[in-house]
Amino acid sequence: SRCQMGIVMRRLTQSCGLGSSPGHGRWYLDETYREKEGPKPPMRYVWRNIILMSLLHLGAIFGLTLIPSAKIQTLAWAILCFVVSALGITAGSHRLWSHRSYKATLPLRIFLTIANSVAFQNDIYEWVRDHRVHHKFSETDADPHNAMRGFFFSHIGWLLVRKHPDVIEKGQKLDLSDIKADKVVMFQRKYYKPSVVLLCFTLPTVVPWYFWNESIVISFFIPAILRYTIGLNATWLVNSAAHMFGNRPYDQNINPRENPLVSLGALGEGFHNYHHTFPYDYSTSEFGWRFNLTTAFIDLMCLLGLASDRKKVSKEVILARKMRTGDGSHKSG
Ligand code: ST9
Ligand code: ZN
Repeated sequence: SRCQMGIVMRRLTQSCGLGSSPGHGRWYLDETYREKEGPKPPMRYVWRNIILMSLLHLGAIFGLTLIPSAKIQTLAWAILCFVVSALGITAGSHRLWSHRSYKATLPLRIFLTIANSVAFQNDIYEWVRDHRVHHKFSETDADPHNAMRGFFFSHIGWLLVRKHPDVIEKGQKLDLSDIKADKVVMFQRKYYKPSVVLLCFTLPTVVPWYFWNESIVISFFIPAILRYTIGLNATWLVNSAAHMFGNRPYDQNINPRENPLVSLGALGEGFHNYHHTFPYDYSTSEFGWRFNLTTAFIDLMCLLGLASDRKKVSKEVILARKMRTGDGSHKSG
């Protein structure tokens, strides 16, 4: 059965010494978890989310039709908002707060938190909690966007239904003490709703309207609505496409794949077979800046003295791992 396959796959990956590195193991793959036997609990739709997500995507399509009438500055502003928001997710809630793959000074953490609210993907605390449980119980009932439930569920469906009880049960046992101790993160959590109204929707709309007399409709539907929707879908593709399409040069026993196209849109987060094999690597890839603006950004921050302690897996360890558990695709690539 699927369940038993899961257990076998877990044992396989565990026996290869994953999660043994101290300090990271806490959030890494848990071999003891078993999906509950018997019928799955019924899906409970959250109609508020279904309606809001549908309206958002209709608004984004409307935004697309407005592109030919937009000023060039407005389009440049929308791209800037996209990149800033994306860094708030990739360099912020993902590589810094979820995986602790490097250290950031207070000014950088403040910037990343602001950028994170521009992205509006739940507050950092909630994002990290869901993400750690995703890695630890990957592709099981306790994974919030369990890719075994198909493309649609792992892409957007998981945000439209109540969570599987195991996500909450297992999530409550996670160690989030480092996140709770970060005052910037907890400040964002406290003021999350107003921060999103201001930074995800109001600021992106007001700037083009005020500074270069863009129409208010275009200002709202391109830099706010369309940009936000593209950011969401680029992120969700990591959970859907990068768990289904691509090679597995590092570990063929897990589902996540290397997907350069997803990496392009997600600023370096599509090298997902690598990332699930070495989740503590600050670059989420062995190839440095290739399709990886986030790595370039973190390196720049280090150069400026705003970040430090980048964790990187050595070439020898990567090669040994490819030989031991990879699918062999690295030889042809
Ligand atoms: C969004 C997030 O889009 C996207 C994240 C993607 C992750 C990507 C990973 C890939 C990595 C690479 C990054 C690439 C980036 C690329 C960027 C390029 C641009 N543990 O949640 P509730 C408890 S968000 C422990 O309501 P329901 C907890 O007590 C989009 N406990 O569950 C909680 O209360 P509280 C915008 C947990 O009722 C309580 O349960 N946002 C856990 O089942 C209730 O929690 C939305 O659309 C846990 N893991 O509802 C909102 N989880 O929080 C969508 C829960 O107070 N969310 N608990 O402590 C919702 O409306 C709801 O969560 C729900 C489930 C309806 C989905
Ligand atoms: Zn991750």
